[in-house]
Amino acid sequence: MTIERNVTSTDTEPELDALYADLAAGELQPLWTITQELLTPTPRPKAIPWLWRASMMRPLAERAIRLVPVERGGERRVLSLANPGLNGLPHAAGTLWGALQCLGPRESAPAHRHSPGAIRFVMEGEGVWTTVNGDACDMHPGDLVLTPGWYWHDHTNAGDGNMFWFDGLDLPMIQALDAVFFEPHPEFQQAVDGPHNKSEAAHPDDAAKFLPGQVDTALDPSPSPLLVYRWSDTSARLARLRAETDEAMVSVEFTNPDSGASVLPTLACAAHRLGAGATLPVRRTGNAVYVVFQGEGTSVIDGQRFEWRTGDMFVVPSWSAVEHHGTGDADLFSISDTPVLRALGIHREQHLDAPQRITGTFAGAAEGARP
Ligand code: GTQ
Ligand code: FE2
Repeated sequence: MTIERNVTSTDTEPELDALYADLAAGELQPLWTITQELLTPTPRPKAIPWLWRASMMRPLAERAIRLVPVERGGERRVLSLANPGLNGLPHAAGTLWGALQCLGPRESAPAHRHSPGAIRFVMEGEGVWTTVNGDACDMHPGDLVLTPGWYWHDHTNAGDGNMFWFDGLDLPMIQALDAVFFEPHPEFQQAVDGPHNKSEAAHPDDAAKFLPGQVDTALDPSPSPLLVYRWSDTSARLARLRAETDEAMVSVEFTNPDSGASVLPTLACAAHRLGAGATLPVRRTGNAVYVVFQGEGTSVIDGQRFEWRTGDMFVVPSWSAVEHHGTGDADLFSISDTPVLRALGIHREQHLDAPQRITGTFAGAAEGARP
């Protein structure tokens, strides 16, 4: 009986062929013929683990400063991290934008706003501020500056030197949700409203700005009212944690001082201090981009060794196992889409109890690609 019904007999073949042709004509796909694996046992991000070296990026950024002005239309002098797994998209990972932004002396980048939210982590330089909805936030190395979704923002370098910072945005995620809006400000620069760093002055309590480990409270749909987190505070918090533990790495997440939530509804930001030991591997749903603020070390991502030093940036795609090996003293900054995964009930974290087996060492464009 069942055999009769399941096996395609020669009498039904013309009818079946017609069915498939009519389905295709009707823009329908029968699930039983789809060969691409849809419900994979575990996440299969298209983005691959990758690292961009400061020694490669920095001279290119300097050439761009010499050759390319910052103007309306282009808006920013930004070198976006384009993950080689993403077929030419300018995205660091499926959900995250990461970039190196630079401004030469006395240059400004025009005011605009967009629904995607952004964070800046300052790598090098002085004399720059980002104005965020009228509040001029001064930027020094190691500082984190928030430009939440739909907040006006422009950047000004009033100093005599070049300035370099990391940009992290949720742009690919907002694109996937078909919710991108953009608007240029009517003026090139928005007016600065009163003294600089007003949000900082309104939130003097350093303790409320950080949480050891990771935020796991509910999503806060409003961004942090504090727009700038100083490296001196971050570093002091990491130093205190370091003194309390003998773990190889200590981490703090930057928090909304009012709610204790992640700094943006879509992005979590964290700082990590890595000593001479190694962490055990962990995998998490969601993507992450790491920035090496200072020092050197090695991270093993899905069995591949990534050796990094000051100014390098690397991507840990969703569900990739990652462990960090320190050589002494290194500070890392990271962004992730974790708040979104938590809000949707799809956040998972798995701690592995043994170091990964090393299968190779990342060597850049020539050998870094997945086979
Ligand atoms: O500085 O406003 O890396 O709008 C990408 C888009 C930075 C910015 C980026 C942006 C900005
Ligand atoms: Fe922007």
